[in-house]
Amino acid sequence: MAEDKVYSVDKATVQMIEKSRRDGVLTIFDRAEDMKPCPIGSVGSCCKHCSMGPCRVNLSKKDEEAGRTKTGLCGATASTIAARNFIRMIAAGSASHSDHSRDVVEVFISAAKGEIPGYQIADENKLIAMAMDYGVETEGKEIKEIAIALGEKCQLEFGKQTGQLIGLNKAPEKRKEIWRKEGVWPRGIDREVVEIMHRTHIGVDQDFRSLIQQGTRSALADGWCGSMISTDLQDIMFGTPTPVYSEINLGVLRKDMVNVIVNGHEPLLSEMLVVASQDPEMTAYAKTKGAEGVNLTGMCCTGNEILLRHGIPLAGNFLQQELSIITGAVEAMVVDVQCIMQSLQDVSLCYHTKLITTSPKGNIPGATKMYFNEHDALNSAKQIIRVAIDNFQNRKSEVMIPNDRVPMIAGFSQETIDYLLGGMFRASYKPLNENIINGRIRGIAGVVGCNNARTMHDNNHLILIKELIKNDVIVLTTGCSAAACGKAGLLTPEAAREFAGAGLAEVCETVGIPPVLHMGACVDNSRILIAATAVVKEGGLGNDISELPAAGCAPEWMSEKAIAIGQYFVASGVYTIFGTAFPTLGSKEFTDYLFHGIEAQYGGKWDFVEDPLEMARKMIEHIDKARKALGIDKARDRVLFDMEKRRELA
Ligand code: NFS
Repeated sequence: MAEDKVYSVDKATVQMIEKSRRDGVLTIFDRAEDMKPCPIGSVGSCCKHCSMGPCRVNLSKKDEEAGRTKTGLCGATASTIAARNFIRMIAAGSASHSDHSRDVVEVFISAAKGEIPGYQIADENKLIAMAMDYGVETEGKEIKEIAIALGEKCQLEFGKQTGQLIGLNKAPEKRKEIWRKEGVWPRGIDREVVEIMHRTHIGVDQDFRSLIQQGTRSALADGWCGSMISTDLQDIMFGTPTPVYSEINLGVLRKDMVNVIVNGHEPLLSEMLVVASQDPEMTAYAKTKGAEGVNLTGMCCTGNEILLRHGIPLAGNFLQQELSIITGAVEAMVVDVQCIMQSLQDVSLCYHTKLITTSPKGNIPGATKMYFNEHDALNSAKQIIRVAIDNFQNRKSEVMIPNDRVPMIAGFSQETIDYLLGGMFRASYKPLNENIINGRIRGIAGVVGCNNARTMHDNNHLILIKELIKNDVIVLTTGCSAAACGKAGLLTPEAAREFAGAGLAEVCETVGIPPVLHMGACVDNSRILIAATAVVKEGGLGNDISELPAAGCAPEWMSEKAIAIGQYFVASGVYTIFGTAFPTLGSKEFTDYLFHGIEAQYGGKWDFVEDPLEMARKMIEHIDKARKALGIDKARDRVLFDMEKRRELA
């Protein structure tokens, strides 16, 4: 382990890494020192799809210079192997988002039928709008009937055998034409994932172009359908997020309270944990154990879900999950699926924390299993809270909670942006478009994705995003990137004055929004697609997402879900940069296609940049190029829709 190395820009994280070392507890930061990434696998040059391998088709500099090539035993080329690996990542990412979505649909149908107490239809307007998108009859129908019909229609999307996915119809017309022309309009969500597994089996698809075409079908099925269904139905059941005040970082843990952290991705149980943790019966029980009450906080994307809808504080992002336990103050960490480190169990054994797994899909040896029963949801949640309360008196080590807790505003759904900019009676993206056209806002950036132990925690996110907003680019963020922004104080309206360029700051101050808008968890990247579509449909900025002055980035990505997200952004027309590492660099041919050739088909393309300032420069360059193509590169008269102007219009 490297004693002097600084692993994070976040003080609380550094403080807890130091404590982990004093306590003799190994974390991901130590393991990253001990084990370097495999130089062959990390660039996609290792094929282990049959037992004659793994075949490594990496080339030395000398081989490359001599023009030598290398294939697997079956003759598979570097481009075939890199493309197979890449689209298997897309399959895994699509499957993760979409399987989450399937669970949401099942609960939604049961809730609509009134079979599970505690869940209901919270947003009827969104229900009606979505029902219309999905061709569900609404005239003269009761809410319950509409909800059941919608749920059943969504359920069919996963296993659809004939026809095309419905969700993609929301995209701009021009985009839909592109998908038709390229033959990538997905059929069933599951079907596209399965077909990737088939095509990447030994001896099937051996052309990187058709392999990535299949990857695109799966990614589009994820972004415009799987992920989007989960976001929309969660909004309908639990409420569409509106701006909410909260706090973030490990300092949200409380020494005098029972601390329960929810970690993972699905909001189904955590919604009930919010209710249970605030139940007077639970507070009274906590008091019998010497605590002031129950303090529920979140981590990763489950945390983002309950932050957005209930203002529950966020304890941190991906790389902080072990560290939260190392505070010695966490009675229970409640996990469901995705991005949960197996090491949590070992770390929790060094303290008193109970690691509780709640999904039959996500088991961890040694952890306490308390599978969530949605048909008795509140009781499931209360049982978990009780276990946590009973554990309060078992705190054994020194409790050390960092002081860092930073205020933030989260909850910028696409509907909220509409309303905030346009006002209640004329909700519209027009003011945003106007301000992009007049140059006050230079462009839009989606900055999303994970933390990665191979790069300094949060550092790339923050350098990139600060540079973007300083240059008047408004940033939409989700997932662990959003948490990084929150901890650095970028999610408050005041941040506009401190960090944003004059044009963006003026818009933010007039409307009262931060320069960086927290739109939710990673499945909520679908909100960014819809917001981009709304900007196109509002007019004045071209006819397609690819024409917008916009770009995307995942500067610290690590999960397969990020690759699925990146591919659906690229196939939706977005210039998308990934940092840290890129999993196809072993094949020049395939990488050249992803970074250049693909643009001729979709108007979007991939890029890989390690330095965050360079990422910002390239994104801004792309935005400026789009402005020029739209003929809005010169400053024009600025129209700012402040409150007075809005009243005038009304
Ligand atoms: Ni997204 Fe959320 Fe975080 Fe990455 Fe993992 S928690 S779904 S995958 S690490 S942003």
